[in-house]
Amino acid sequence: MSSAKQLRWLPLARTALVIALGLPLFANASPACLTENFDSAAAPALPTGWTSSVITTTGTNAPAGTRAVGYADSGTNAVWFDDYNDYADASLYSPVYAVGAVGSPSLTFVHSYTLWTADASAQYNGANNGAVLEVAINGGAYVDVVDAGGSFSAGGYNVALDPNFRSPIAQTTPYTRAVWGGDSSGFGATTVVVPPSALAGTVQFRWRLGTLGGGRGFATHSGWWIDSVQYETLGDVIFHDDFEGGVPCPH
Ligand SMILES: [Ca+2]
Repeated sequence: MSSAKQLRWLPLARTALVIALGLPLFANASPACLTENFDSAAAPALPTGWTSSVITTTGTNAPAGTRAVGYADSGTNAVWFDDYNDYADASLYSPVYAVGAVGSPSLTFVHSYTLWTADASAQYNGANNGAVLEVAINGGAYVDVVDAGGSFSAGGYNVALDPNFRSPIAQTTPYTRAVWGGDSSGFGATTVVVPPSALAGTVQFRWRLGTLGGGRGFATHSGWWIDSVQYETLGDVIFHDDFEGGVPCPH
């Protein structure tokens, strides 16, 4: 073999060696996909393992976080948050998901939002009603998925809260926060890569909507509609055996 041919084959031999050494490390790294389309249980019930909560200052007539029929990405059902016409802090909670030890686990869901926002005059500087995704890692406190180290690969936040109105989900000083707000013009997918600090642990997601007013009746499909949730992990999941050996989510 000439010296030129030896040089050409050297990288291939090195690649083969890396693959051979790598196989034992990733032999158990099979993808697993958990899906929830909210179509199996009778509305307004949520599927097993899913819960919701609503906190309002007025106490009554706040159906946010319930499940409705008729406007959906998959099947006939989606989870619906009312674009409530007063102060409300409403949440939908996923089951606790195990996170593999390797790879980049991700959460994808399809949502539609039409949320009240005041006009664009100088007095108003952003969205009034806004929606976010939060995560609790290893049973800890809920924090915004971006603040926790997650990153949107599609469909991230599109606007900030108006600091003049102090949304119930705003941070303090200043009273703003990146959110989904305004009108999404129909369903679209959001994908977030799970914070790396959750690897080999657990995550629980919280879809959260804060409202101040306006809202109801603003549009045909007012509110926040969540559907077609896919949680995908890659790696050796040590907490729940039923996560192992699955198939990847459809992409
Ligand atoms: Ca559905």
